[in-house]
Amino acid sequence: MNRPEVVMVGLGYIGLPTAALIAKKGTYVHGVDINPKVVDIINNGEIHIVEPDLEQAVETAVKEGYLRASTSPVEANVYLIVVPTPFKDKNEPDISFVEAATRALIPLLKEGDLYIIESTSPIGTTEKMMDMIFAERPELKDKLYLAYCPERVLPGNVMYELIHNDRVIGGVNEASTQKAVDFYKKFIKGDLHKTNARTAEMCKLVENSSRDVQIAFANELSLICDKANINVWELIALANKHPRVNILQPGCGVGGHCIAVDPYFIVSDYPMESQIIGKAREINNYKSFWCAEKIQSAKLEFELQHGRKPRIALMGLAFKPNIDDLRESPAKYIAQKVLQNTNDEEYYIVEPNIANHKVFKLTPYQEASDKADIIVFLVAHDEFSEIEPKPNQIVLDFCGVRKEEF
Ligand code: SAJ
Repeated sequence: MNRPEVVMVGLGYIGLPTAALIAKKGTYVHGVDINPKVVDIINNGEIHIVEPDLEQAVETAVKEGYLRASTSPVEANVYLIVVPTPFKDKNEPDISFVEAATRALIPLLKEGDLYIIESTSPIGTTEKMMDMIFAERPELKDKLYLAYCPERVLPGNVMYELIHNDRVIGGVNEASTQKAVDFYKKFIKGDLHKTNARTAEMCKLVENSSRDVQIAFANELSLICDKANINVWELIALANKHPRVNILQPGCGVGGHCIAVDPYFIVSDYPMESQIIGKAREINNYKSFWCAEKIQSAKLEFELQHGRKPRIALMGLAFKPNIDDLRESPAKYIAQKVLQNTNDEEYYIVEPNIANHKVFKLTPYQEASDKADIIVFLVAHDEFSEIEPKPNQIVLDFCGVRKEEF
């Protein structure tokens, strides 16, 4: 392969699709991942994650020689950091992967290079990395371009959204912002909005926090409506007829590794100020616990009424409808919690989007819903709307699978 134009550090859910997209435009991309297995898979033109249209894009890019992966970076002109930023205990963000990736690049940097962070990061991370770079390479001061540009793609629709979504781009100075805009312009059709690095960092956190707060509002309504004996789905549909009201849907909590996590980046740095953002996290976490408690109560009530243990179908394990991703899934948390308190009841665990699971024994959804005394909808997968519960079956619908009933 020719000398790469771009080095992509991190070949996960965002890094790999972005690398494939850039390579598709005829730009040489050198992908870096610490996992040698991932590197081998990609160099074979295959992928290690589930995402529509990604495999084809990677296969073509590798076959045409525009994408190559390895466990260490090489010299290029543009460096993108797309590594995870997980949390330490007490919900404190851990930027050690961003730091390690940056350290590995420092010896390779030269005048005129562009360094971009895409990883979700606490406010001030780009400036912190800049200081780290210049502490070791003072001769490059004012001679590098450094920027932050968050991604905002929806898992399951990444290949489309990467190209068509607008992007926010914030450099450490105007020249850096412009240089990064010129880079993204080559492969993104959405509008590119210029700002500074801190605002761009905060923008990513605010987008996901805003959605978390809105879902918390819907979840809070579901708790109130349960006590007030009001159908929350009907209530929300009616309120949304107002031209300026748009309430989201309640569910069994908020999952995934973005919305359920990113608000903590703000709360941990600004605990006194971020009251609503922090409370929304609490409400959305509490909703999962509440669902598990509801199942426990339904179980005990059934036993009292019928003098036998119920058969219970837990419908869905994924973190949202129609995907196979179980990471940070409230449905999985609820299933685990309910199974911890099992007392000879029979459980059917259902997840139509995966073939098998190392902990849960899975049952096909039709069989589970036929046999169960209590059907619990944890995720609104499309298949579940076909289920017609019998009159003697108890239904706990936490995610609106049967909301059309009202
Ligand atoms: N959820 C509800 N009610 C709703 C909508 C969602 O309970 O009305 C739940 C889902 O079931 C799921 C969770 O919220 O458990 C998150 O799902 P999602 O579809 O809202 O979002 P993600 O996590 O798949 O992707 C989000 C997106 N951010 C926003 O919509 C603001 C995506 O654009 C980001 O790129 C992604 O996070 C990310 O990587 O940060």
